[in-house]
Amino acid sequence: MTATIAPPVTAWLAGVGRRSLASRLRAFERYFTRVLPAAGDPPARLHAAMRYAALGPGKRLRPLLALTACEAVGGRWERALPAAAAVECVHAFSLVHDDLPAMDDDDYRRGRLTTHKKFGEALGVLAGDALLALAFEELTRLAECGVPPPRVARAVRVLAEAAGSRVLVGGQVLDLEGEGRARVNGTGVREIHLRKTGGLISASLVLGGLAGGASAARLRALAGMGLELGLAFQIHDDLLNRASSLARLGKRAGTDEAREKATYPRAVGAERARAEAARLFLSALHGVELLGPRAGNLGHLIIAVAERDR
Ligand code: GRG
Repeated sequence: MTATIAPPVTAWLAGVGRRSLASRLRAFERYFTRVLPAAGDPPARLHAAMRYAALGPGKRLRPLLALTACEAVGGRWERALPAAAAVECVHAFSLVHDDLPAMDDDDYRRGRLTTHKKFGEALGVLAGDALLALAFEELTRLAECGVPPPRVARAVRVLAEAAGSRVLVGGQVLDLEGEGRARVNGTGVREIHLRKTGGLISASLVLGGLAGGASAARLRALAGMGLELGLAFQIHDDLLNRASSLARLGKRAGTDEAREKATYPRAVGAERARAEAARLFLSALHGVELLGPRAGNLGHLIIAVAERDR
C-alpha cells in the first residue's frame, strides 16, 4: 500500500467554495513543514519518522480551527500559526502512539503504512515523544508573533491539560479499558470521545482565541463550542468508520466494529447517533454565529466537517 491512495490534504475542503480556508491551509502547510526538524538533521532517522508522522496527508482540522478561531475573535490568523502547529504536533503524537502494537496495533493510517510499521516500533514511540515536546517548544513562539506573555503561559497550560491524564491520555486509557468488555453505554462513549477527541479540538479553538486576543467570555464560548464540535466530529467519524473503505478513509473499514470498540452508533444505534451529531453540529454553529461577522471562516469549516464523507 502506498501514499498514492491517500486523498490530498485539501480534498475534504474541495468543492465547497471555501477559498480562504484553502489558502490558510496552504499557509499552514508551508509553516508546518519548516517547524519539523529537517530530515537530514541528526538523528536523521528520528527526524524522518517525525516528518512522516506529522506531514502525512491528514485533514489539518485542528490547525484550521486555531487559525479561524483567531480571526473569528478579531485577530490576524497568521498570529495563531504557532498554536496551529502545536495542536497538530500533539495530534500527530497521539495518532502515532495509538497505532502502536501496545495500543490499536494498526498497519495503516492516512492511506499508508503507520509510522512504526515504516520505521520500527522504537522509532514510533520516540517520534511520538519528540512531537509532543515539539508542540510546547512551538507554542512558546506565540510570543514572537506578538501574543502577550501571560496569554502564552495560559496557552501552554491549556494544551498541557488537553494532552494530559485527565483528557487525551485519560481518554485513551478509558478506551483501552472498554475494549472487548461488555458494551459501553452512550454516556461512557461520550466520556471517551470528549476526552480523546473533544479536548484537543476545544483546545485548538481556545488557543486560536488566546492568540487573537479573545475576552474571557469568548474563550469560554470557544471552549464549549469545541467540545460540542469534537463530540459531533467523533460521532460522525464513528459512522463513517462503519461504512468506509481503506481507499476512502485511509484505514480499514469497520475496524471499530471488529475490535468491539466503544463507538456511539454501537452504543445507541446509528439513527440516534446521526441525530445527536446533527444536534451538536447545529449547536456549535449557533455558537459561531454569536461570535459575529468575522467568524465566517470558522462557520464554513464546521460545515465542511459536518459534510465530510471521508
Ligand atoms: C495514544 C496518548 C494517546 C492518545 C490516543 C487520538 C487518539 C488518542 C487516538 C487515535 C484514534 C482515534 C479514533 C482518535 C479519536 C480522534 C480522531 C478521530 C482522530 C483522527 O482525527 P482526524 O480525522 O485525523 O482529524 P487526520 O488524519 O485527518 O489528521
